[in-house]
Amino acid sequence: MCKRFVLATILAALSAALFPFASVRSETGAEAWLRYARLDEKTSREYNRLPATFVRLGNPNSILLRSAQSELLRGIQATIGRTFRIEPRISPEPALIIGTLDLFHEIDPAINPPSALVADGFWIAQIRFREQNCLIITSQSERGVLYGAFTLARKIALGESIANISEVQNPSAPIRWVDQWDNLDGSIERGYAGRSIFFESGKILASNPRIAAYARLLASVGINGCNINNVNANPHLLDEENLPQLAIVANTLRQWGVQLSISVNLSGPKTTGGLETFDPLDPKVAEWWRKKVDALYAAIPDFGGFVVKADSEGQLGPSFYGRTPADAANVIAHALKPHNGVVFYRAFVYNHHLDWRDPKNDRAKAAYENFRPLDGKFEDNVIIQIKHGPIDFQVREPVSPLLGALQNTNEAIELQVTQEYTGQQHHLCFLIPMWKEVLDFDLHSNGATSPVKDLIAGKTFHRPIGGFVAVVNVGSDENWLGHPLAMSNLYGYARLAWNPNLTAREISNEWAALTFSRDPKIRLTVTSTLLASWNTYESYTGPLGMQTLTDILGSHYGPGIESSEENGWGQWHRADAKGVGMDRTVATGTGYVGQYSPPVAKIYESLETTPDQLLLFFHHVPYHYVLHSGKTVIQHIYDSHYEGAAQADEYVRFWQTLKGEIDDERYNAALARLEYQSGHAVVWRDAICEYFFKLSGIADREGRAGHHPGRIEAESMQLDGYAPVDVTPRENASGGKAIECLSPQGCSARFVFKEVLPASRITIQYFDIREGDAKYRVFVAGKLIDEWTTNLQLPATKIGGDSSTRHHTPEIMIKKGDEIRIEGIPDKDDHAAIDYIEFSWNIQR
Ligand code: GCV
Repeated sequence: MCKRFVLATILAALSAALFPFASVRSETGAEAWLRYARLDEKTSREYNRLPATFVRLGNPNSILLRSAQSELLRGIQATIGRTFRIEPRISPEPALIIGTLDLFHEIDPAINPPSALVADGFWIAQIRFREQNCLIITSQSERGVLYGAFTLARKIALGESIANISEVQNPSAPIRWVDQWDNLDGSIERGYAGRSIFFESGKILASNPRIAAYARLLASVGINGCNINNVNANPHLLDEENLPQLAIVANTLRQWGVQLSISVNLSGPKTTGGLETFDPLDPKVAEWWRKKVDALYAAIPDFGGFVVKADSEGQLGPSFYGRTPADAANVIAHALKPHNGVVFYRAFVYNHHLDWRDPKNDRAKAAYENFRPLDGKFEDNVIIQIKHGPIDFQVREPVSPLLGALQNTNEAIELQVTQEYTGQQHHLCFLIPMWKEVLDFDLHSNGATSPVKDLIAGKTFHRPIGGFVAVVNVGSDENWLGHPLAMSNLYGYARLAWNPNLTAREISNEWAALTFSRDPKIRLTVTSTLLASWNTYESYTGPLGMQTLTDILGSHYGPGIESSEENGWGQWHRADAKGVGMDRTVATGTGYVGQYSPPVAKIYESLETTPDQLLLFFHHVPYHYVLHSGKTVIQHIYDSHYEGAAQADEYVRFWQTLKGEIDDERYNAALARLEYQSGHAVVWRDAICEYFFKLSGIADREGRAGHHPGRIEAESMQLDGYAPVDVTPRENASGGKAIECLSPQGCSARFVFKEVLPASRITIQYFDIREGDAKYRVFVAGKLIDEWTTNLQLPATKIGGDSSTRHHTPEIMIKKGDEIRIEGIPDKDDHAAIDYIEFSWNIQR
């Protein structure tokens, strides 16, 4: 043993004895699920029979095979400490061999996987090869070999047995893409984790190392395409001077088998192209697209294609010239076809100036009405990209009927990893259980079984291409998506795109083990929190299919129950004094239900058979209507909000059991978000319960809605400098009011504690505005007990539901007669506003 090694061993043993927790190394989350943490000795021994030699067959310059080799060797070395002797060619000894199947066949034509491999599929197997025991990874394509390499590395990182392995894996669908909504100025539409990794100030960040790191993460879970710019597309991205930079990005992605694609603006030929028209049927326009596409492929021969958002939310489209989406998609498809490029044409086409007074109007009908009549009219390199629900990534929607209505057109489902309507990564919301429900949903579109996962893969109607797209919006935050647990959604999305038959539990278990630890307690804590989180979020934001009851005209974040009503956006829930819900039936409503095949329509047309969780999406019912659960609608609204907020609070305690067992950085970052979520869930709970209590006039059986005993409203305190303000909508602050401080020197609010039993903690409900870092200080009986600065980076510009935040002071004895004083020092737009305070007691009062 060399001296250096002996010394290192002694030091390691010493530090383990002196610092028993130091073995939990600090982490940022940047490595996501590719941490390749060292396995324990016993598990490592399971891999003792791995061969000592590594051989890579094929072209030595192949970048994909080089990536496969480096990843596999890196993973194996990190997890079990094994290195290999790298041999340039096969020699008579056991080896780990990677290469495409045709190269194996050159040596031994009898080598064949037990079942067929499709594109990107791979076979990992222990076989006898030239009379040696070898472990091989092979595929029809080099990209498949790369996926096999990642898979073997993952299996070892998970401690899975590979003894006698012979596993064929084929992806469920050829399209497994991600979209970024990055703008050229570096901002990201609906991005919640920092600035763009692709653009800044109008320039392409071609040499940003984060691009390669992102591509590697994507490849590790089988993602094969990335669209890098916002679908609300800046036509200048196609300008000639951007091509060299785009080519550099494409080179980076190519190392990991990820194809580059960009969003284009249909008005480009006119707005930036010098033509007087962008009419898709004008030959000059067709020629314009052809030239653009040819130039693009001259720079990037394996360019993927274009994504198109048109006639939607202000984006111009073919309707401007009385043309159809097929006319528009096809003109671009013709230009792309000679290069094998594809067009993703989004079905998110709708009128956001609908007349809300007309009870027959319904935004949910738009995608089907616009695209169903065009079935069969699209070129075969066009893919219709369809959001999973008919509205827009709400916390719960039924499956889009369009997914089952296109029999002669390619389609891809669009999912959303970035949590626009599901808590913007300030709240935990693991979306895999939702997506599983969608993918398994049987639309009966061919009169027999046709689950969504088969429809999009092209299996049901024998389409040549189709699959999955997710809007991801990773950003410059080190951990990619902001919340330390949010990358579970990207991981899970990709795993489902590869194999939609995996269960949410299997996926969360893998992710927890790879991201945190294989330790059963850590795994169980993380997975059970993840698995419950979507239903929890739904229960305190928008249960029974009402959709996320958020501010739909602005941030899409905090409560904004009425913002969806009486405007043209069509996200209506139609709550009034007597009842709530959208009647979408054929018999009496908008007729949306008729877009489903008869077996599905039959379920939703009837009140009796519509599942409770979608009731108000399909029906308008009185508040006293009794659900299948036996509760009335109004009582369900109250109960689910109280239960959901209590569950969110549980997550905090559950997470705290991991202290010291995972690294402090990620532990603390996740704890801060979970604590914030538990406070914001109370804001949601109170706003929605208050709103429906007032509107319906029906009391909560449990007496909670509208009553908050023990709450001291800030406006009722003795104010020095602070002034009361009305909050709109009123339900977004307790009592409809808050206090704010406009004096730069600061303000204070105080009152005397009069309870007989001493309290142990104060909770302050305050407002954290994004622009400005206000300061707060809390005094009890003249003694400073706590202070903090507001800087949570919430999407909040004013006092209300987006900014309302909780702070708990440390435990302290508060006795009768003590003066409680809160000081606030404003900063910029943040006026150190306060809503109310509450106390906690250690003993039952
Ligand atoms: C990129 C929703 C979002 C928009 C997004 C749009 C879309 O409406 O709020 O930010 O625009 O969906 O999917 O095109």
